[in-house]
Parts: sequence; C-alpha cells; structure tokens
Amino acid sequence: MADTDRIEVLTAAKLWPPMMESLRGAYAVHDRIHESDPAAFAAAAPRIRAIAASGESKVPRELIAQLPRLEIVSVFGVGYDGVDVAAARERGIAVTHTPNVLNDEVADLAMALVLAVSRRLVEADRHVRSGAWANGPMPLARKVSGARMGIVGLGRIGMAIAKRAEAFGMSIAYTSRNPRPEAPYPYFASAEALAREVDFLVVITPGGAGTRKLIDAKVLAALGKKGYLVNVARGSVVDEQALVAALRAGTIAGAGLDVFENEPNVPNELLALDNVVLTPHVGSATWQTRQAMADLAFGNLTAHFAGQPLLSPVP
Ligand code: 8YV
Repeated sequence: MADTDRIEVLTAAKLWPPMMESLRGAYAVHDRIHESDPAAFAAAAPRIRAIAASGESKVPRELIAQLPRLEIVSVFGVGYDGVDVAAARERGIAVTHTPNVLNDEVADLAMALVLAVSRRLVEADRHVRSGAWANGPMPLARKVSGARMGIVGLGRIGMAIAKRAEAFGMSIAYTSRNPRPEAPYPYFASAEALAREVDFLVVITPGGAGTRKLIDAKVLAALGKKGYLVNVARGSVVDEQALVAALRAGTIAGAGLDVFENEPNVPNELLALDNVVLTPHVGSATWQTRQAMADLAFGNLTAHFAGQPLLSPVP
C-alpha cells in the first residue's frame, strides 16, 4: 500500500533494480499497476505525479489522460519514442531522458556487431565448440579495416560510432534528416543512396513515426549482396520482413541486430540464419552506463520536485 505522504510514482517498465531501489527510497512507487492491477491503478491514479519509464516503455495519450496530477515522465534511456510527448506537452507535463551518458556504450556495441557479423565471430565460436575445427577451417570472413561505413542518423551516438570507425581506417558517410555542416563526412539525402555506396550500413536514428520502416526492401537491395546491416536504434526503423527476405535470398551479406520490431520476440527465420548476430537490446547494458543512466533519470525527478531546472529534458 502506498504511503500517501510521499510523492507517488508509477513505473512503466520493469526497471533496473538499483534504479528501483533509489525510487523506493524517495517515493511511493506503484510498479506497473496500470498493467497488472486495474483496481489498484484506479485508486492510485488521482495521486500519481510522476512516471518512471524506460527506453522501451509505452506512455500513450490514454495513460497520460488517466493521471490528472501527472507532472513529469522521466525516461531511463535516450530514446523516448514510446512516450506521447505531444500529449504530455498539451498538459505542461515535463518529459526527460538520459542522453550522452550512453553514447560510448552504444557506439561500442555497434562496432562489436560490425566486427562480429563480418568476422563471423559467433559462427567461429560455434566452430570451435562443436569440434568442427578438426574437420577443416572456417569459411573466410570480410575485412573491416578500410571498409566503407554508412551511418543512418548522425546524432551524438552516430558521431561516437564514426569516431571509432575512423580508428579502423574506415571511410564514413551518413544520412540524416538534415545535413550536419560541422561533420566532416559526405552527406546523402536518403538511406537508399547511402546504402549503395557503403559496405556497412549502421542504423542509429531515433525511432517513432518519422523513421518507421525507413530501412525497407529498396534500401536493402541498394546495400547489396556484399553489404551488412547493423541496427542499434529501434526495431521499428527496419522492415523486419524485408530484412528476413533479404538475408534468406542473399540480397545482403549479413546483419548484426540489437533491436527488433516486437521485443522480446525475434522471428524464427532470423534465429535460423548463420549470417546474423543477434543481441537482446543490450546497447546500454553495462554496470557503469546503467548506473549513469539511473543517476540522470533519478536526478531529473529530484530536480523537478525540488523546483529546480531539469537536467535533461527531451528537445
Ligand atoms: C533502454 C534504450 O532504455 O536508451 C535507450 O533508448 O533503448 C536503452 O538504453 C534500456 O534498455 C533500458 O530499458
């Protein structure tokens, strides 16, 4: 039962336990009762003043409408495509996220997936463990150093990926909604035009309606049978059906995927393919980075309820 002297907070995700502990230390926390316990939610809703969400959370207009005292949605994650920001703004509800603190981590994972899929690391591990090595060597891999990388979405994380790719002697080009004059890389107006010119297409653009299925069959065809796709953004940005078809037909060479359309469900066709490396949305998942994200997400709530400026409101 909530202690009503305390500010009441609803969580909209299964949050990282240390983050949960911080929240419980400072607030009366209702853990996802809107999903699990309609009666408890109906009773608490008039008192709830904050939502603590994750990058994958859904905070739709309908949920916001049920919370008359809601003041802030604090997202534990940089992506906030699941939050109806327009609905929040209409009511003057603040929305915050955790930019910057995870740039390095997600960029590291993007490079790890580039290397893993092209150098066939997961297949190679299986080759050793299964004893297949005794029967012969692995098929050859694809060289990464000096290859051409195309980045879809040259924001903060995209720039961190570019910096790493430069250290591998890769050439870099990008597409994004608008060119970034300060970026020293060639700009392409579309993902399709970019895909035609690169060996690795790395997707790190925000999710949401504006980028839904941006990477479609045409873009994959342009990437070509020697090209690799890496997605560390949102599953919604890639047409997963088209990707499965391209991988099965050999229209592209392979894919490294950290995100999927309907997490945690991954299409069986993907599970069956050797030319893909799959990770379970772990872009920011290290102790160090999750702690930094928790500090920032919690810090935004603290600042708000202390009447101080927010640390990292969404743009
Ligand atoms: C998640 C993410 O927030 O930052 C994002 O946008 O997708 C991730 O960092 C994280 O998995 C917490 O759920």
